[in-house]
Formats: sequence, structure tokens, C-alpha cells
Amino acid sequence: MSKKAIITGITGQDGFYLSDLLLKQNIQVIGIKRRTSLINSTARIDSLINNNNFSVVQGDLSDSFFLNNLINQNKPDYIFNLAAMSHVKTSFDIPIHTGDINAIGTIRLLDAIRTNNLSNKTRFYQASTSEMFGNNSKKKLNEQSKLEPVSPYGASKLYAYNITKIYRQSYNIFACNGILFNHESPLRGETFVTRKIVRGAVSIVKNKSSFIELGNLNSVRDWGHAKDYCEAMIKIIMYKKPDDFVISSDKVFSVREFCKKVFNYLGLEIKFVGKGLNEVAIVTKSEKYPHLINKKIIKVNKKYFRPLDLNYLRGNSAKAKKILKWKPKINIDQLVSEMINYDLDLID
Ligand code: NAP
Ligand code: G4F
Repeated sequence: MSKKAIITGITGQDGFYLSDLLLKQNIQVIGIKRRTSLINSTARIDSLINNNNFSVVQGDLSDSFFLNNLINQNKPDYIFNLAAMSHVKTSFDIPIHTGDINAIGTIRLLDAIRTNNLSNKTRFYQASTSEMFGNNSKKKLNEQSKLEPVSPYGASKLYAYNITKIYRQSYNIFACNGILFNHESPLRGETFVTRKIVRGAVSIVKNKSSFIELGNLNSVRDWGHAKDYCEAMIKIIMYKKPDDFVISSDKVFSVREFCKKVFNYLGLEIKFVGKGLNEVAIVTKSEKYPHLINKKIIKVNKKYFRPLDLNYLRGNSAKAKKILKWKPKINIDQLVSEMINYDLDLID
């Protein structure tokens, strides 16, 4: 009989890549999708719907009764907890909901494993995050680094990370954390900075808009590709013992540098001038789009700043490399080109 996995957050970016990888390993996937007023919330996973090993049930991480029943009925081999209110800036606007879903939602799942006596059967993966680290100057962050989050999102995820470890140690549940750094793809939500920049730049070259508005351009991130990171999730949950692993590319770029990469790929050279809220990016050279030369294509808007931000996040994934034999296959330039080509096709 094939193994069975429940994935929360099936309709999200990682929900697609993880499902695709598990189905290729002949693992049955049951995804949890919350109710929405429009049917197109499944757009990312529509290509998987015809797979007999793939099914979706409606439910919510706030509903203990639903989660408990689903786990009791299916007695899954694996649970991947990917569902979250995952937008850091939004977590400042809806901190209580963020805590309910990200923190308490995690304990709802872990406690359903415990109370259904599935501790010896069901392995649990928690989608932990580099946002838990906080501002640690420019250190490369690993499993031993200090955890001092600076957002309601980071704090909620730190609770989930800790409760996952506590259930592992107290009840012998195979519960593990993947501490994943930022990972992107053509399926990334449109309001995260990489996709926002890519979509904005494509819209500019297609004459659909004239500039992009961003917040903190100085912020530095360690960006990888979601497909590589979902491969790591599977290695973590299938490892011989439950443990916690940092997953990162170990390379960093600022938001400003990411913008340059995107515009360069599209055939435009840009230069940032000015300071603070008055900083802009101007097109300095373009054979392909001469009408854009001297145009301001990036502006700063204070509404995109957070009350607190993580300024520099760089991982050290040596443990995963050594123990899991995991390493990323897709570099930032390949990621950028894949994202741009996808949006060039999507945006008319
Ligand atoms: P995402 O695209 O934002 O997907 C989040 C998923 O959670 C969506 O399917 C969403 O449903 C679902 N969800 C939200 N609230 C829910 C609720 N109350 N009940 C049930 N489902 C709910 O996030 P992602 O990028 O795939 O990330 C997956 C996980 O990894 C998240 O937990 C995120 O916090 C974590 N993480 C992500 C990164 C990254 O860089 N991508 C890095 C570290 C950790 P809707 O589609 O209906 O909104
Ligand atoms: O793309 P972001 O919104 O990602 P952020 O905040 O790093 O969070 C993502 O990665 C985490 C892992 O570290 C995940 F846990 C989390 O779920 C999510 O997937 O912002 C990246 C940086 C920030 O410093 C932000 O201030 O870009 C800066 N930024 C500058 N202008 C912007 C913008 N971010 C957004 N979303 N929109 C802007 O206009």
C-alpha cells in the first residue's frame, strides 16, 4: 500500500511543489484547502487534480475538531504543516489571527497526532522559517543561532517551532522542523517582494504600468527556489531520526540588487539615485526599450515599510548538506529567468 501524506496549505506556493514531488514518489496526497468565495484559489494545484493519488478536502487550521477527525480517519504516514498566514507585513495588521493559525494551528495538529495514538505512525513536518532569527548582524545563521523574532509572524512561528520540539521530546512523536530561508518561484504570491518586482518589471516593458513602488530596498535576503526547498522537506521528514535543519542557499542579495537582476534580464540597465523615501531607480541604457531611458521605474513608498524589519538574513545549511546530502540545484539567476519568463507569458 502506498504511503499517505496530509498537506496543510495545499493551495500555496510550496503546496504545489511538495505535492508534485510526493506524487512522483507514489505517495498519496490529501490537501487541506480553506473555503473561499471564489473557486480559483486552487489555481496552483489544478494540474494535479486528475492524479488519482491526489485529493483535496475543505477545512481550516483554526478548527481542531475538523483536524482531529481528518487525522483519525486517515491515519497518515506524514503530515506537512505548510498552512500559515505567511505574510510578514500583514502579521502586524492581524497579529491575533496570525498567532491562532501559525502557532495554535500547529499544536492542534500535534495534539491530534498524540490523542489519536499515532505517535508511532505519523511523522510531522513543521514549516519553520528564517524569520524566527531576528537581527543577528551579518552572521551566517544555523541551527544554533539565537532566535529573536521581530514580527508577530516570526513570534508565531517560533512558538510552532518550539512546540514541535516539545512534542518530539515529550511524546516521542517524529516531529521535525525545516528552518527554511526565503524561497521563491513563478508561483510565489504576488505581494512578496521578488514576485512583485518581476511582475512590476514585466508590466513596465509591456507598457501596462510605468513604475514599481517598494519599501526597504536595503534589506538583504538569502533566496532559493521553492522546488529545491520542498525536496529538502521530504529529506527531513524521511530521515532516520527527527531533527531540525536550516535550508538556505547561503548566498545573499539586497532587494536593490534583485531589482537590477530583473531589469537586466529584460534588457534594461538601471541606476538607483537619491536617498530614503526619495530614492528612485532610473533606466540608463536599453537597446530593446529606448523609450524607457531616463524614466523612473522604481520609487519608494513608506506604506511598504514594516514597523520592524529583518535587515539581513543569510543561512548556513552545512548540516543539511552533510547529513541529508541536500543542496540547492537552482541558482538565483536561473530563478530570476524562470520567474520572468512565466510572467512574460502570463501578462498580456
Ligand atoms: P503561501 O503561498 O502563503 O501558502 C500558505 C498556505 O496556507 C495557503 O494554501 C493558504 O491558503 C493556507 N492557509 C492560510 N491560512 C489558513 C487557514 N486558516 N487554514 C488553512 N489553510 C490556510 O506560503 P508558502 O510560501 O507556500 O509557504 C509555506 C509555508 O512555509 C508557510 O507556513 C510559510 O510560513 C512557511 N515558510 C515559507 C517560506 C518562503 O520563503 N516561502 C520560508 C520559510 C517558511 P489560501 O491559498 O487560501 O490563502
Ligand atoms: O518578500 P518578503 O515579503 O519576504 P519576507 O518578509 O522575508 O518573508 C518571507 O520569507 C520568510 C522566510 O524568511 C517566510 F517565513 C515568510 O513566510 C515569507 O515567505 O520581503 C522581503 C524583504 C523584506 O525585508 C521587506 O521589507 O523585502 C522587503 N521589501 C521591500 N519592499 C518588500 C517590499 N517586501 C514586500 N513584500 N513588498 C515590498 O514592496
